Amino acid sequence: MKVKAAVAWGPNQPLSIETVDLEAPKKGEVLVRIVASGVCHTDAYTLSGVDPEGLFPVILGHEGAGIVEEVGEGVTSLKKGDHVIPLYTPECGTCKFCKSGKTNLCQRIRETQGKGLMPDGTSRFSKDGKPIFHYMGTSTFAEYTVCAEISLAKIDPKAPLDKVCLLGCGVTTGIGAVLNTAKVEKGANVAVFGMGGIGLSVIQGAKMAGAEKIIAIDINDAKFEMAKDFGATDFINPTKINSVTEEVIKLTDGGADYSFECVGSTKLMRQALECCHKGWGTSVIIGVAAAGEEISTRPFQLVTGRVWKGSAFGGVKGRTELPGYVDRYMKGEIKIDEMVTFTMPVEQINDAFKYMKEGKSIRSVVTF
Ligand code: NAD
Ligand code: AHE
Ligand code: ZN
Ligand code: ZN
Repeated sequence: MKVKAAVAWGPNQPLSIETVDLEAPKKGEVLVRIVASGVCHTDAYTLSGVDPEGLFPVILGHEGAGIVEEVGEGVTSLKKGDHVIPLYTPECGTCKFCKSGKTNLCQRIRETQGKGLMPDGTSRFSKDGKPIFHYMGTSTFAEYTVCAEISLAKIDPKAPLDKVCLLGCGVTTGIGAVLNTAKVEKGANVAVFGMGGIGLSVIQGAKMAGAEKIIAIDINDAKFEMAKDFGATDFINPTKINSVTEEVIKLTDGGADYSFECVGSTKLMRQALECCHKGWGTSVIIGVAAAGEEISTRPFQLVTGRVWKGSAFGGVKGRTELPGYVDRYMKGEIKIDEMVTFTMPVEQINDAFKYMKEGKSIRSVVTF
């Protein structure tokens, strides 16, 4: 079929709205009509050309929501009309990772997904006979996409897709990092670096966990108003002080119990670790840093009890746990609407990237 999609032909080029060819879903695959998709910083990261797995031409997008249009052979858990959120972290339930109970990082299709291909090693998208790569197993910047059955979470059909699409990445990543990865407890002191969609969701998660002091850190003062609304109690703009690390230690009587890096800067990752409390402080890396970058600290920081961790998709197992996040949003327990700064037709998707870079949006949502 012919579908409208925003194609990234090469690194750092504006996305181009094209009519591309999409093949029918094969065995174990599902055709989804994408209704809406958020634009996450990771899309900009890959578009910039610094992602070691970045391939072009590609249809980016991994924060979408849509409706099942057709199922391929052997698909049993989904049917036409089901409302779904595509998962860049699938859940097969049977691989070593899924069975371990220790991680959400299902590896069933990770290899082909990282190569921009469907599990059979081919692409469903093409233009003039030339293949276009998939992205993160989701490619939500297209009005129709094909995903593996294991990469789709079935959700409440009453949920507004132009809002719950943010549960496909940003909101879930932040809340999950707090509740699943760090396991923040009531009364804890938390420091959060970066107040984009991820950092604000960490703030929201910290509030849900009953954290006492929630320190929001950003170089853009404009982000603090929403951080406060989401539960932040203290604010640091690193451009206005000498040392963020010292400031956090001062505010928390010795260091944060938990810190979260939500920017993707290795310099901030070090600060986030070193502002943690001696003996137990845990720092969670969420931000994605470019190919070739490395983190460093004195090993003494770890010897003296600080813990360095990382989190992908908030440690959330998408097929079993994401529908519950949607339900919590529907009950008013998770805020999403406030994070949608702009909703725009996909034709304006390059503006969404511009607003993100300029710090003018938390999330832009494109619709089809
Ligand atoms: P965003 O661009 O919306 O927000 C980034 C924020 O960081 C902005 O508010 C910006 O002002 C702030 N910032 C920039 N430099 C700073 C500095 N030196 N000190 C303090 N704040 C600074 O991005 P986002 O969509 O929230 O994503 C954040 C990061 O998380 C990205 O690296 C993204 O790739 C990554 N990410 C990771 C996962 C995961 O599963 N691990 C999921 C989603 C996003
Ligand atoms: N291809 C990138 C990987 C970047 C990365 O870490 N991605 C996160 C999700 S970011 C969503 O906004 C993730 O889930 N990682 C686990 C995985 O298996 O990719 C790179 O830098 O190589
Ligand atoms: Zn993302
Ligand atoms: Zn698995």
